[in-house]
Amino acid sequence: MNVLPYIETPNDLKVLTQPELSQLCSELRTTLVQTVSQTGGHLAPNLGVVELTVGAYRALNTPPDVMVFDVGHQSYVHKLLTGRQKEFHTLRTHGGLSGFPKISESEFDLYGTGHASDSLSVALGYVLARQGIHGIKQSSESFPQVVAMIGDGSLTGGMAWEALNHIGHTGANMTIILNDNEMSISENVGALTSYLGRIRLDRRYWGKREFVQRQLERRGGTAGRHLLDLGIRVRDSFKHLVVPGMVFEELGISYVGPINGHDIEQVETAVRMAKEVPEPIIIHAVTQKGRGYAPAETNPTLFHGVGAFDIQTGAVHSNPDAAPSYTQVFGEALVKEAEQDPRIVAITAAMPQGTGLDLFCERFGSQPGRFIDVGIAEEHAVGLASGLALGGKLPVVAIYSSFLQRAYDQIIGNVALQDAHVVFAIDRGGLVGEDGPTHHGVHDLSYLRTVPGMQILVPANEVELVDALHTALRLDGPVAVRYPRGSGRGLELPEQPSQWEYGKAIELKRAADKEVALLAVGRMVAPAQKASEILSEAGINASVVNMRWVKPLDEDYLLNVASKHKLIVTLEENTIRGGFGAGVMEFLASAGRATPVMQIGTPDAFSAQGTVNQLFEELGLDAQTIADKVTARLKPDSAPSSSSPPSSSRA
Ligand SMILES: Cc1ncc(C[n+]2csc(CCOP(=O)(O)OP(=O)(O)O)c2C)c(N)n1
Ligand SMILES: [Mg+2]
Repeated sequence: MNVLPYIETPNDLKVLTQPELSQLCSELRTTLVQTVSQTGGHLAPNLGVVELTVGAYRALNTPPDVMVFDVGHQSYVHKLLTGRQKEFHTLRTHGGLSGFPKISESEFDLYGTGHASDSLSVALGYVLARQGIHGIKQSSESFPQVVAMIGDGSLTGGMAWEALNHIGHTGANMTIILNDNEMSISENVGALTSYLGRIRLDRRYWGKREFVQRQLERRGGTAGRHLLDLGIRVRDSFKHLVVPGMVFEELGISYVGPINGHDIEQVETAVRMAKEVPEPIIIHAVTQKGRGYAPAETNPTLFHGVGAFDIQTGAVHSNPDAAPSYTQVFGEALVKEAEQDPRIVAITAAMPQGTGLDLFCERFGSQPGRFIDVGIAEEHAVGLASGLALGGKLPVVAIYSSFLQRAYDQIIGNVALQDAHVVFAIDRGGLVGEDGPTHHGVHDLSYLRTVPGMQILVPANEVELVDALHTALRLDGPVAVRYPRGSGRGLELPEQPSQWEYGKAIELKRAADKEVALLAVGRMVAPAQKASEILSEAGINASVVNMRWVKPLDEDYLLNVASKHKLIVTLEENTIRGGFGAGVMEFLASAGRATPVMQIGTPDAFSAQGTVNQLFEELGLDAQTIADKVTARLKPDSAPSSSSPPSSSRA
């Protein structure tokens, strides 16, 4: 008989026997593998936290106790234990369960996540809100427990350390589970990683840990003054004996561990104990990423976030006809550029594979200082790039659009204000698909456009990406090259890249009677071209322009277009607020031109998850809807009445 179907809330875990618990874990793993083999998703991180999640929930009373997941990519087990088994097959699909915790999805999802290193801040906020600044030193019997689960990769992020600093200061009654699998998406990096590695490796500590744990267990369970004493005594008396975790201890956070994160009993005991000690505790749990599914154990990086795959072989389904991705084209192009220019330094924030910089690492990794992985530390990556640039290097910082949001202050203050020549390679610009609203890169054109001196190049295909990168490396000051997730258009790449003319748009089609001009950037150029064909069948002549530069805009050309067309349509895979279209409107208004502008882009709302095609249709970014919107505007009587979905356009 299966156990999992009987688990409706985490409290149901408490009645299970040891054999039932192991069976449950194996059922959870089977469900994870089967579902993710169909939907794609974060498999290896979830396989690694099966016992950790079950053990923690056995020690908690949920609700009111709660768990906050860092990134939230490891929350599938939590979803399966909190009443979502029936919908689990819809994971990451349009209208289905999110691949991350989401407040609107379940009362058990305390917080909607997706970006790394924020769980400790959120958990502390929650603790202070619930317990009050003055209540936190009291027994946890009367206060619901908040447990934050954070990975060793996410602990490399600055925000996590800002929170630790504050948590130690407040002495808040909360528990942190450090899920240490020695991996970020790829191998984890940095001095902290070496530190955790030393703790893990030195077996002497494991024995001491058991001693400490026994002590705590024996005394735990008694509320009030005893516990308070215990909390203080534990820290003081064992400080010099229990060397592991001293970094945390010195910050005022009691350290327990390392424990075996695949031993439910150990996890449960540690969390229960932490619950009873009214001060911040960090439990260092060692786990194996991908545990229990051989292909994921062997290649946890591939199975970190994986597409649909064959369960037997572990082979990821791929379309043999698919063109190389923008990421790959960028990675190869940068290697070629760096062969020519030894000043080029490539920087990633824990995403060498995701950004294509793994190719750069393979080629130049042996040359000191040419490839730098800073960990999940986007702010530091950009600050570092600024110093490198001013010191004579030519840094290329490759970061996904949504994660670069973290580094906005550094872009302004450290790079632009210093006029440092830093090239931002912004991958995942636009809609990313199944990862949903936390990962859609639809704000960068807006947030970059307001930065003085920033130059923004938006290639429309992979050939243009190679040329845009080539151009960006030859400019001065801050430059961003922004391109989407996924395959290019299958174009043949030139032997030699060419340099774009500075700030110049490319006219792809000039309509004879100049009714409407479709001004597009990036991936929207293709649907703009197709829309112009649909429009011409409906008797509407549309000019089509690949604007290429969002900043500086080709102002001369815009003046020309405005004087010769009845309607201008701007098309971008970015929010209509403050992006490319807004820039066109601002310019035309300030130049005194009254030509109406219709903006097409993502709406001023968070867009859902789904395939990129589904989202394009839903948001009205596909060629047919673009054509329908233009027709409705120019020939209101002939337009189909039901053609316009929730509109992101306005004049
Ligand atoms: C700000 C930010 N940068 C990058 C990422 C991409 N990312 C998602 S998970 C992950 C690695 C997390 O490693 P860890 O916390 O150790 O969790 P594990 O997957 O090993 O369980 C990264 C880099 C992100 N989600 N947020
Ligand atoms: Mg990890």
